Amino acid sequence: EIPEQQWAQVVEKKGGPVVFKQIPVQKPGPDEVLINVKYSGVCHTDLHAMKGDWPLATKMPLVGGHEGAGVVVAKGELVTEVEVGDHAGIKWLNGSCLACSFCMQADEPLCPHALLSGYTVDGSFQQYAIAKAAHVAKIPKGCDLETTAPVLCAGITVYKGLKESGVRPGQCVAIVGAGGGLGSMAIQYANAMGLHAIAIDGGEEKGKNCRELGAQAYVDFTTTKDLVADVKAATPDGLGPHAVILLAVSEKPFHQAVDYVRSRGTIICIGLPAGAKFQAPVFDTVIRMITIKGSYVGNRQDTQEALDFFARGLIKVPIKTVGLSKLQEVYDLMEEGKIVGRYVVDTSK
Ligand code: 8ID
Ligand code: ZN
Repeated sequence: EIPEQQWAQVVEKKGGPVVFKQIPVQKPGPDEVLINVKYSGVCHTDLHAMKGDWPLATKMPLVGGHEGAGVVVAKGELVTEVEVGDHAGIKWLNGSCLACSFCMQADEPLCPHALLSGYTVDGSFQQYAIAKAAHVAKIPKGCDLETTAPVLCAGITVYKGLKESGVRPGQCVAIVGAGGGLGSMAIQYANAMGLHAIAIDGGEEKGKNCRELGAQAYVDFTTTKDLVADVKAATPDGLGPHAVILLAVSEKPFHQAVDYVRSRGTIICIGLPAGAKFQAPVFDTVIRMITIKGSYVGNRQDTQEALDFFARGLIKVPIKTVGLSKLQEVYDLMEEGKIVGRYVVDTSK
């Protein structure tokens, strides 16, 4: 009962818009599965991809999306790790070579042959999507697919970023861009990991969302008179957060983080504003022993751990769900910075 044609949102030229149309359903190769995507989260990365923001070309035409939660409906003859009927997730890492030095050390996001869902291969903004079986996320049967979808990129990425920061329970983390999709998840993972979370974003609605999700403090970058002082004051001893997780889609907060991170603290860069440069004074970086790192999605183990936090009920991020046909409207809101939390699209509508 797998149809020949399906509905998809297709980017036909750089800059978009997405075109809602019928396209053929593909057949999985020997090491691949075909997933009937039920729900897909909409990540700011999908908008960057459509706009051509980054120095890495996408395929074209392109079906975006990399937070796809659904059911395995077909598999290739070499696939043993997943069965038809299993719940599975399409994530950013669609596949990797599994043989290079990075893959061998479970750093598969760094694989030079990595396939990226919704970027170099078609992703989850369609009803049937393909992924390499070795890389699909295994979604526990008890998890609701609609709320699980955003875990598949936003959840994994912020969980990995928090681990990369080296913060320990009881310590303090500043989350920049806390009102957005990754940020909302980051507040909840930080709480679940026993951290103090200081949320930074703009506007009252995002502030309310951050507080409801469990942030201990909210600093509004649009109204504060002294952001650095306010962030430091929000930490229990006034010395600044042990880690800063940068999720914002603008360059300025990347520069500001050095001024309020605690001495010996770690700045984790995750957000990918177009053309941005990181700037930090060498003097402060040296004499305050500051670490600055990038963090890029997560590996297969990070994926299963992030899903396990979710399955245990520790991550409750509210979502807004609309039909897949409404994807362009979601992008328009995202472009204006108006989205609080995460939008999810229902591929049946
Ligand atoms: O693996 C990775 N590194 C990875 C994985 C997934 C996503 C990186 N990303 C990148 C995306 O490509 C995007 O650049 O992370 C970024 C955030 O993705 P998102 O959470 O899906 O975007 P969003 O929902 O639009 O949230 C961004 C938030 O940043 C705030 C906005 O108000 C919004 O809530 N923000 C901005 I723009 N400027 C800010 C500032 N100066 C700010 N918050 C605080 N201070
Ligand atoms: Zn993403």
